[in-house]
Amino acid sequence: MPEIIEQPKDIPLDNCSIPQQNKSQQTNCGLYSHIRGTNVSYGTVSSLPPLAKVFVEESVALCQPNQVHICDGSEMENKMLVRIMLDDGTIIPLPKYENCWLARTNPADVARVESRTFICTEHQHDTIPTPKIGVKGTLGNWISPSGFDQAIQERFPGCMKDRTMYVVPFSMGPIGSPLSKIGIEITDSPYVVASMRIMARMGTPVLEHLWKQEEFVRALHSVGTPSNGVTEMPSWPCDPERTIILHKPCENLIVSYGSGYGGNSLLGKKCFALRIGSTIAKREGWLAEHMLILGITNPKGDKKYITAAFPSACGKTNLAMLNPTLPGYKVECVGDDIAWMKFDNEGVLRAINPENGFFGVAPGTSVETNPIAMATIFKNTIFTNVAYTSDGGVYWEGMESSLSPGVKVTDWLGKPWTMESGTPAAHPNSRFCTPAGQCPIIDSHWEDPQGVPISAILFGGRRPAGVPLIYESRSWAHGVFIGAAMRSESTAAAEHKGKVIMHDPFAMRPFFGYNFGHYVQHWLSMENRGKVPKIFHVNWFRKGSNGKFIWPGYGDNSRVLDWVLRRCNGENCYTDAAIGRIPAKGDLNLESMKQQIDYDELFSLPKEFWLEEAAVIRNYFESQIGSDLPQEIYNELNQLQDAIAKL
Ligand code: OXD
Ligand code: MN
Repeated sequence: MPEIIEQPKDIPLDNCSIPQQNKSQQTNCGLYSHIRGTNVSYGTVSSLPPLAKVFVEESVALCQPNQVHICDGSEMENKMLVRIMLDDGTIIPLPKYENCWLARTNPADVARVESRTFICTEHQHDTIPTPKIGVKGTLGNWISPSGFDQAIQERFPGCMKDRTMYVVPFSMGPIGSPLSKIGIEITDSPYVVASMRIMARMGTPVLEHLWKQEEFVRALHSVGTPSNGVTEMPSWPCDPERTIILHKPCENLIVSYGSGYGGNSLLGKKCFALRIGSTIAKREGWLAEHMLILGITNPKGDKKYITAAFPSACGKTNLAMLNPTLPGYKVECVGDDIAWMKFDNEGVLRAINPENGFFGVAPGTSVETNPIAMATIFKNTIFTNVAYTSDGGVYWEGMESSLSPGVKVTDWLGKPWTMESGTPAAHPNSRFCTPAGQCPIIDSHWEDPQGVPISAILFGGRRPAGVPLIYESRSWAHGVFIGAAMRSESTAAAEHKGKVIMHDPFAMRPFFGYNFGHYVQHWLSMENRGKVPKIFHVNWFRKGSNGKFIWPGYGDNSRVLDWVLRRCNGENCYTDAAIGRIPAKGDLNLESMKQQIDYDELFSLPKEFWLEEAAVIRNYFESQIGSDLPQEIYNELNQLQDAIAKL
């Protein structure tokens, strides 16, 4: 007898009718119908490999759900989840599109919470560099093993009472790739399950693979219940006061409580693929990075793959889906947020995108800025905190030109909205969660188990002043220094307020799984493991004296990539500048640009600015990282300061 008990109710919508379940879709009859006395309402316990079963049993004992659902990743299961979320008011349908839904969160749960994100190690120094006395460390938060246990004990016992516990087996990377890793997320949120199904390979095929290897990352998540027992917004339960995101690298364990928002709850993404991932990568000799991966082909048919690390909400998705204005160029997308990179036996650095979907920032995405994303996201997508239109569609800042006349807008808080409202229609960190395979320019190798060969790495950020459009590092160590010295204007992706220039080394500041000084040492050591790519720094966001951007960005960034490709091919198209190599006048292809470009302004290196920049970097290195930062990096900084002094 199969153990699938719960049958989905009919959904009164054309685009989500539920197929009749037939025998072949049923999971096998299991040996158990209960886990620790708790009913298994979907799936079979016998499908769980022994260690996975132990994880589920322990979680059931701790969280005390009223039933357990072991996810198979099927279409039918997804329709059940949709039904549940519709009934709970977690999502509303978007009948204008095919299989699209809008979730509106509790307004207190809209972004990653960096201040409540902790890494647990025996010694603090394994997690964070020791800041100078009197300075607050900003390179991560440490929690002791006893603090870790206490945080769990204060929040988790009984936290899933009256809720279903979902068991989500998932693979980061194509199932079975030598570069992929498996996780199991346990959660009480159907929104998380439906989103994980988009963002990772999920369900039965992963469990089947797990029988062959047994090793997996454990990820426990609960949206929680406030300590007074009152869930303010039943359609989006959460516990913002007590939210905490914990990682224990030595046990490959993630524990997240109190938030349903993406980066805090879809534990395959930031928690696994970056924080735990970076610690595994350090142990195993590879890199887990906050980087997009794209393939670019020039008019001669020469194709190269590039990765790029920009901080959250700084245009990774736009670059990954670039629509080149430079004739004859083609960009194809491998991933828009995370890259796992490892040298193969020939010493070639190969990258996979461990994700299966895009969790992109919606505002600013439009047919003008990213037509490829717009062609990707209007089917099979969960939108979160965007605005809703009276014709059953979505709206956000940037979509003005596609708003049909007479259509009324309801903002992300559920209030009527007009252009005159003076508030954003969509939350600035509102998102689309959409399958990567739907992207019209998805690269044919994006699921290649061997990964794609990487020729260049770009670092970059939002720098309104002083930082040129592009410069190239003179060596690997110089490139690692450039990554370590990255700074960028803050965005809405996390809880930071206001636009301040923040240090964001390697675009990884919120995502390091271990001491940043040791991370830099690991990067330096990559040079001894294989042929390292060239490293560049880009800045699309420089403003002129009139306060306007002096580079149009978007499709015209293909001109910058063209220079990168030529440099990778050994072309002598550069001049030496104080901060690195830059294209000499005439080296950057500016032909037929719509906007008049002032090359001198775009590449100028104002002495005052760079003196200040280098001093800020030195202060940051010395006060935050001190002697944990390898001497090679201080040497690079000394060289930079000497060169600037001669400007
Ligand atoms: C993201 C982020 O969601 O970086 O990708 O915040
Ligand atoms: Mn990101």
